[in-house]
Amino acid sequence: MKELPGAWLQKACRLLVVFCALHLSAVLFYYLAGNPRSLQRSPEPSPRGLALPRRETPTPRPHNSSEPCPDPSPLLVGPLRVEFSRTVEMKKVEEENSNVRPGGRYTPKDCAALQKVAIIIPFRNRDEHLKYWLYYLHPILQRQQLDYGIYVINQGGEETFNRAKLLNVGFKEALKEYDYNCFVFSDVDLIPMDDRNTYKCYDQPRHLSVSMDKFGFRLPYNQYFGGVSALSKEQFEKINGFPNNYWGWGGEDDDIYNRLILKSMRISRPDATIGKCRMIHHSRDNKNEPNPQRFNQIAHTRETMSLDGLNSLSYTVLKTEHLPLYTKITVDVGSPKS
Ligand code: UDH
Ligand code: NGS
Repeated sequence: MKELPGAWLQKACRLLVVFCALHLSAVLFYYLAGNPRSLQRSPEPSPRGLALPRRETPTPRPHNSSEPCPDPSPLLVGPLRVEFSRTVEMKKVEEENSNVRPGGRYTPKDCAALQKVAIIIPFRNRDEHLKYWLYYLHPILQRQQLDYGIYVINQGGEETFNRAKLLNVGFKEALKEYDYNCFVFSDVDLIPMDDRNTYKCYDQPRHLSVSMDKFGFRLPYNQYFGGVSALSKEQFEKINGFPNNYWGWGGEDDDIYNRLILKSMRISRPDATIGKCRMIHHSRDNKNEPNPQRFNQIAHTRETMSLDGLNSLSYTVLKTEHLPLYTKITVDVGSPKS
């Protein structure tokens, strides 16, 4: 019996449906087999509402504090805004730097710092400036991944100020606390405007405050070595430290420059952009009048440097305080007559 054309059409349609279903299941099977995540939920939003990145390699990089810190530090941000219009509260600065250990000590957690740096600040009656200095410098030094300590050497008594002698005292006293290999000598009123100006030591003595606002962001003269400088322990010892007999303002930094050149060293400096810094304006301090003997003194560094310096340093420590953000050492450095 001959089949009707309608029945053929029905059969053909059924076959087509079966074929399509088979094809679909095959496609679905291969798709799922090749992409196992497709049925998982999409990534959880993180607490900040950002999608978490897919982790193809689930092994996180371990932090190894014995690995040397990279140079330059990856935490640096470059130019910084520095201003002194708002007053800062010491309590707040302390809270913001709660990771700093007593005495102003800090060590990076995730890597081994390349240098152990003692920062020495000559000081008397400049508490307002010191607050700004601590406010700006602690975060910068931490981003620079330095193993550092802050030493404020406070001249006790009312005698004429002696910046260079206080710096010598800082060198000696810091070494009693820790095996520092680099010494940064900084005025209390100078703040760097770029964290790439690293407060560390180099092959040659380093001058850091090369581009100060008060000098129109350039050196006042080529031999200028004042403000902020860095010397390794070896460099400092090679020049017998700094002079002890510059009482009052001026000349001691020129004497230090002479010492370095006389010992065949050169001055290393950052460029004028990275070396930008601001000075906190102030009037002349009492008991720090210009030293009338300074011109005669700097003319004789060659003869005096082996007699006057670390090897002739005498002082008395009156008090040592390990404060939350710095170590304050109050010292009697004597007087011009003594
Ligand atoms: N210093 C003190 N107390 C003083 C004197 C000096 O803490 O009584 C310290 C402080 O760290 C200062 C550094 O020593 O930054 C150098 O002091 P300085 O007086 O030699 O240099 P500074 O650049 O002042 O601070 C220069 C004279 C300012 C005259 C301003 C007139 N407008
Ligand atoms: C020189 C001083 C330096 C002093 C520099 C900048 O004249 O000690 O000026 O001074 N040398 C002599 O006096 C021999 S400043 O403008 O910062 O007060 O650092």
